[in-house]
Amino acid sequence: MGNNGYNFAVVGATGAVGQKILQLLENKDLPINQLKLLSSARSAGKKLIFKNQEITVEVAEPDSFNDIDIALFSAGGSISKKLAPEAVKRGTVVVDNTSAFRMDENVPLVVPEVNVEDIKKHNGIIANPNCSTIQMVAALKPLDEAFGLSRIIVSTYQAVSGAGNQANEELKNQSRQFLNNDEMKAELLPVKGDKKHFPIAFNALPQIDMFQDNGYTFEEMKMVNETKKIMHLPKLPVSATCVRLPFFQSHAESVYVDVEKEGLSASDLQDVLRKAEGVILEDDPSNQVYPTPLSAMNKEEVFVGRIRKDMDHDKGFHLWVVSDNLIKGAALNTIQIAERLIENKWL
Ligand code: NAP
Ligand code: 3JM
Repeated sequence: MGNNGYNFAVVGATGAVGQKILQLLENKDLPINQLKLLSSARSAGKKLIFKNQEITVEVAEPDSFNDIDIALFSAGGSISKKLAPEAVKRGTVVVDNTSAFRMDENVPLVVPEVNVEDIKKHNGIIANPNCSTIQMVAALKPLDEAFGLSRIIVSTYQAVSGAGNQANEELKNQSRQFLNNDEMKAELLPVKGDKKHFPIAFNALPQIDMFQDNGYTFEEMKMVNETKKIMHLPKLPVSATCVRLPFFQSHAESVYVDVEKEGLSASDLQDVLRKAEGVILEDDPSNQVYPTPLSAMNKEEVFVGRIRKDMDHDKGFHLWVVSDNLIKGAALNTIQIAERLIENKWL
């Protein structure tokens, strides 16, 4: 710890998530002594402004962490796998935004509203869950506490920014091409590394991340496995379908849950979510009140609406859950983990 707080590094500072982290750090009062901005060689040398000071972006390498107390990683899984252990060796505590360590049993996977105490058990790395998982568990944890959950089935409607800055550019370019009657060029989505690419503009792609041997995509398996781990419900049945849609920011989810308690009504669920931390209930069909990706954009909370009881099944309920994927889904949750580390002296 420096004279004046802690030395922070942001790895992937020039990316979609990294930029959002910097924007949020400007407005939160974390005790920052020094802020180091790290990226690949492509952006090294670039100057970014933070709290009226110019900071030069540097290449991320093992010795970057020599004097760093807390590092926030959002530069992809392979960079985390390579550099997070190097940072830990140098005494840095890492909050990692990638899927690299989430399912490692020595690594807490944390949404502070849900399982803040898990942070205590860290061995140098705390993982930030996937964006789609974060907003879902934030909405479902209070329902599990009140009524018990016995099953989750979710379908997602995910924004392109979840695939990074290049995916935003691809949607803009394809939209122009389509409206000009030109052929749409697909070079990135659904997944950078996969064999085929399809247009996202004016389309819907039922593939986020690579397919696994079981027929699910990796994004779907992240939701399944991470939800069980964060909620401490290893046996909870969870099933997911993840879909990419052509809007820029905020993910929406249609979530179906079975509760354990009998005889509940939609208003019982509404009453719980009205009081839940980090959740805002926007549910009034008679006035067309429900959240959308645009209404949730640039907000910190998780918004829930459209709560309905299954007409044919007493314990089944539908919910519509929307949150900004770059804020609570990534940058904000990472910063909240760092805040809890500091205020509870869990570093
Ligand atoms: P992005 O816009 O493509 O940005 C990628 C960032 O990583 C850039 O700053 C890039 O630096 C940096 N980078 C790339 N290769 C690097 C290397 N070899 N060494 C150091 N830095 C490198 O992507 P994004 O949307 O911000 O996402 C970044 C990562 O965060 C994702 O890959 C994912 O693992 C994670 N993520 C997590 C969530 C979540 O839900 N928790 C959501 C979105 C993303 P340059 O400017 O030099 O290229
Ligand atoms: C969101 O490793 C990579 O290339 C990044 C893939 C990625 C991830 C991930 O698996 O870390 C892109 C977008 C995520 C995520 O949060 O799981």
